[in-house]
Amino acid sequence: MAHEDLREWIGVLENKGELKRVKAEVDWDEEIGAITREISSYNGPALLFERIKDYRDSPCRRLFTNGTGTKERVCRLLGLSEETSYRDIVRTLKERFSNPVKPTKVQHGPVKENVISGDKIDLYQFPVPKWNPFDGGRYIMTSASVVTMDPETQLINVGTYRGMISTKRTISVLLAATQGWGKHFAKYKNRGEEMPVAVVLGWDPTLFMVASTPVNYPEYEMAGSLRGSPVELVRCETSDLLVPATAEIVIEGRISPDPKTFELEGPYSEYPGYYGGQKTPKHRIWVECITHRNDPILTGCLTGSSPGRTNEGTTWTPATFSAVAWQYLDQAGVPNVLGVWRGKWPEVIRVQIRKSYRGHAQQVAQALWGSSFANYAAKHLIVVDEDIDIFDWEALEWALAYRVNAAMGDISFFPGTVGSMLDPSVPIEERNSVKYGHGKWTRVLIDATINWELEPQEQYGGERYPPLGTAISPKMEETLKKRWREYGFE
Ligand SMILES: Cc1cc2nc3c(=O)[nH]c(=O)nc-3n(C[C@H](O)[C@H](O)[C@H](O)COP(=O)(O)O)c2cc1C
Ligand SMILES: [Mn+2]
Repeated sequence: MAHEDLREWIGVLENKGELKRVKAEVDWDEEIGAITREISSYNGPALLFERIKDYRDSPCRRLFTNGTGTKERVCRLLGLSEETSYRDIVRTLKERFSNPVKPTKVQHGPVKENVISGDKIDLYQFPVPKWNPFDGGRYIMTSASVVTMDPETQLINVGTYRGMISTKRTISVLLAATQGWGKHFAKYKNRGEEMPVAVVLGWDPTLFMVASTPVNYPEYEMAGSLRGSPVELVRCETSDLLVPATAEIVIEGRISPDPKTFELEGPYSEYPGYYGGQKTPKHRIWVECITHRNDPILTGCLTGSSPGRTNEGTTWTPATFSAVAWQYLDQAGVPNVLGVWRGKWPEVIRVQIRKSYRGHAQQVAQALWGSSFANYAAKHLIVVDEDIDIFDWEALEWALAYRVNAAMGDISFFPGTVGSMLDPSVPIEERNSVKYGHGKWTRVLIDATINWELEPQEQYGGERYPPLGTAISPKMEETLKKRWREYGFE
């Protein structure tokens, strides 16, 4: 099942007729982004741009994007049948996220075919798009996998974090203290050291999936489990960090804690579908070395989505986030969770439970909000009973209408928590990541389960709620079945 590298994945897509090689010359300045936006919004093919303005004779000439742009392609990546429902994808992911596969180490790999260091480094040699009209710059880190190491435990984290080319040797980034690399960075800063980082561009997209998801085990082990085969890692040139041996491009560098080194970053068309972040001084990666394969293929992606507009991540982030949230609930010992679903945006999370005691929904909220899953997720949490299908907005609306009574404590607020830096409903000064480490959310629990403080009623047959008024009696069901044709219906 596992795809060895990006090239094998591209080959699979091409064999299935799901790859479009764009041979016309296109501009890195907005044109690639606009084409990608159109194509992905119509569930179109993966795109390999083969002729990019200003890059025809560059060491890197090609850009690949939109690989995971449809649910069917995500299923293929995971070795599942294309018809698999999101409900089943979530279950599969949860299962795989609970069964880590350790990576292996190798001495050499194609990623070392070219090693560029010192003054020869020029990030502008890569055909990095300016994806969206008002982006603050050319974002080289979009679907990048950023590798860092905990200086105390030597555990490696891989996360997807945005970064734009700032100068030919620097990338300015959005570094949040709550994120995997932010926690590592704090430790290096305490030691007065710079943090080594490696930015992986282009590999089996299962790594992109786990790097963009708040998984609670090491990402390389999670990618190994998703792809069904260990990730083969090779050591970096300038640090002890490990990167996939068959990656297309790896950028090695360091981040200094010294504010004097900060460079301008932002804004960028972010996941809420709005531009996020101001053009302000932020941490930057000082690039020390770039290794890449011969004729490397650059990868990148659009990030934002709004109603009717999408990107290649919205096909799987709802499923990966749901699986991880469910895992956290299991680990916290919250019983009888029947399902978790996140829609296109991580702010709204739906949880289905078989309610077992008063306060069960509140326990769900506390477990999720208390975990690092919630850094960018679960601002609004909706908990429903087992008869409400969390994939069905109509069913949710019904539960919101008739199982929520604010006067009975069904809506609760939890203010002052960490939250997204990119949510435009929060005043911009409240979500200054350099100052506060992250954003600020008042979280809301909507407990749309039947309230156990409603007394069972004799007139309701001893239940808390009246019988369903839309149900037909078993007796009439029988009659209708027998006489249906007689009434003149088919
Ligand atoms: C395209 C893309 C860009 C992202 N950029 C950032 C970013 O700049 N900063 C950030 O904190 N999270 C960013 N995220 C979200 C993180 O990838 C996500 O929270 C993930 O859980 C981070 O990994 P970690 O939990 O190991 O820190 C981005 C996600 C995607 C898909
Ligand atoms: Mn992590």
